[in-house]
Amino acid sequence: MTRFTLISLVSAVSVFAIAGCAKPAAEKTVPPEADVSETASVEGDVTRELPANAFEIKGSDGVVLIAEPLGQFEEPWAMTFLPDGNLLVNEKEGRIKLVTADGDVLGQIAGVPESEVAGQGGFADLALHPDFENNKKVYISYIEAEGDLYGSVVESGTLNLTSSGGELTDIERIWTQSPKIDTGRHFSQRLLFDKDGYLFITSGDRGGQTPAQDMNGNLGKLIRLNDDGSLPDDNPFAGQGGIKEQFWSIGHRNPLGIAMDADGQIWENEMGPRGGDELNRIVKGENYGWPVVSDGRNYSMLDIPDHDTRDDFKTPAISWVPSISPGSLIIYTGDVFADWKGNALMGGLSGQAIVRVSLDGEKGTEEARYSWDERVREIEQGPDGAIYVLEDGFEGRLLRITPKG
Ligand SMILES: [Ca+2]
Repeated sequence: MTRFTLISLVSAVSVFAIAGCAKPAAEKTVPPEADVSETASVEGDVTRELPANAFEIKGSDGVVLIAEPLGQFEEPWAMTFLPDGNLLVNEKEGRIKLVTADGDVLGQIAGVPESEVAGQGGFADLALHPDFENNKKVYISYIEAEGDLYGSVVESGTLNLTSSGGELTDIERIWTQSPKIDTGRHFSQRLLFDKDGYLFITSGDRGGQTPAQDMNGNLGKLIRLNDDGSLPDDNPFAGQGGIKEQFWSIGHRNPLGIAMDADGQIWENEMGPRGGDELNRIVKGENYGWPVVSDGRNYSMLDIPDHDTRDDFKTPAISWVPSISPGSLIIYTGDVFADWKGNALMGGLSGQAIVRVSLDGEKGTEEARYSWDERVREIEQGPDGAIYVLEDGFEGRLLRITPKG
């Protein structure tokens, strides 16, 4: 509702100082009058066209952002920028779409494995191999079933792109979440390559809580593998036998965001139960405490001991009560938001906001929230330094977000 009120406001005052951007957004997301773009001159000769459906987001820190709706997707879950500036958008039912940075859908990727869709799970994340430009390898996560039991899997494939989509071939199994469970909860399944080329996989507790401390299953863990799925010999439990050789850290609940900072440090965010969402600095071999400790409480309202009652578990860099439900994470490195360099930006689902957190190495401090009353599923930094988000749900929009001025 407020979206359309803000539109006219933005059109009237479209002052903006970034050159060379923005053609009008895809037609399907544009109100009837929207092919009329406003062009405003800003301090002399810099001009920028803003689509008429752009709107303002006012942060809790007073900073005003401009959001440009670029397109709309059906339950989008993840996006990944390609070296050529286009992006891939994953939809939960099992589609990967090739999209320009202005939101035009060029086509779909063929050969994508069929994903089960169960509760929170479906076709999920995609990560480019660090040498993607040469080997065209990508890694995907999705859900498979065995009877009425579900679990996440990660596979690699070769992505042959064309101007109108492409095809995924040579698919190989990299990892299987185990054991499979008869619920559709807490698959997590986000993917990240670190600076040394190791593949990190977030594996949620599948709603069972205690699996996060069980060393005989890979639920509730961060997983670290070589790019072919084999076990690195410097993993914390390497050489001890069994599935624990995959683990990098344990005691996680529903880690839906993972990112690396400029120093190569890995950060992860996860949903707590009723409150207790966490942003964690990930350290090799550490136990993050779920479900023994949490700053939240169970849905039954039974309290759980807080993190500060136990120094044998790693304390979060910052936790939230009430919940923001972080569903994605980046560490910002661009120049468009110069003051935000090194900050964590988290997409909040129930929080309906981008949550900005400054990091001092060990601890995090929430600096601001930027909300437009939509659930944020995925956040990425574009090659242009702008922030791109995917809203959650069946009409989730792709938005490009830049500072107002
Ligand atoms: Ca992504």
